[in-house]
Amino acid sequence: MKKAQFIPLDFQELPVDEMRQCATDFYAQMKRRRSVRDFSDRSVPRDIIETCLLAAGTAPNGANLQPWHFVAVSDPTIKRQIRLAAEAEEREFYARRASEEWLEALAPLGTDADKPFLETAPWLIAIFAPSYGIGQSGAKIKHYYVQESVGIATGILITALHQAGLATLTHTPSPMHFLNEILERPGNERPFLLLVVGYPAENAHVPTISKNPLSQIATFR
Ligand code: IYR
Repeated sequence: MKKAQFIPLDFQELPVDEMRQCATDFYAQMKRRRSVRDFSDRSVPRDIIETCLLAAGTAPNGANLQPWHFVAVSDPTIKRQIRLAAEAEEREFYARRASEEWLEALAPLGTDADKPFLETAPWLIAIFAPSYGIGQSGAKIKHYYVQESVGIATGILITALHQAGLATLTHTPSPMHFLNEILERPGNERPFLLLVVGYPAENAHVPTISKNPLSQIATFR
């Protein structure tokens, strides 16, 4: 069994006023994040995507086994394959699979089965959640809290991309098995979601929706 080893924590305490200002500024910045569906085809340098992925990889996670894999796609041929496969699933979803209740919940977003942004945007990041890892000897390594871990990493990735000045869309065509085939990922990796990344189109519009107030999302005891 590997023994725990410790190093001093690298912690920077802020004076309370500065802390308050940081929290306020961060909220103001995050409030401006919107799920974007109108993307520009302008390119985004790969190193920026890499740095945001490194930020995502800092996420707290189960036993530090880091149960995630990110496939960053800029190849137009692969993006086209993903678009075609996603639209096929989405057509089924909107025409048959989705319940009336689900379609009603989606109505304010104005979404449909057409996903041109999957080709227009310069980057698609497919996020996979491996239910187990493979050790050096080829043995399976059990992963813990996979959904929680990959969810937190994805949140950090979206935040990193947003604060770098990029627009994103969390896209969840359902089911997403086609991502394993197109991106050649093994069967133990569950596709978690597809993040669309780039600049918004010049005349990008977003639906008029709002976020719930603090009194609704939190309780203090
Ligand atoms: N995957 C479909 C439907 C969809 C579902 C939810 I929940 C959303 O928040 C948005 C869309 C689509 O991408 O259109």
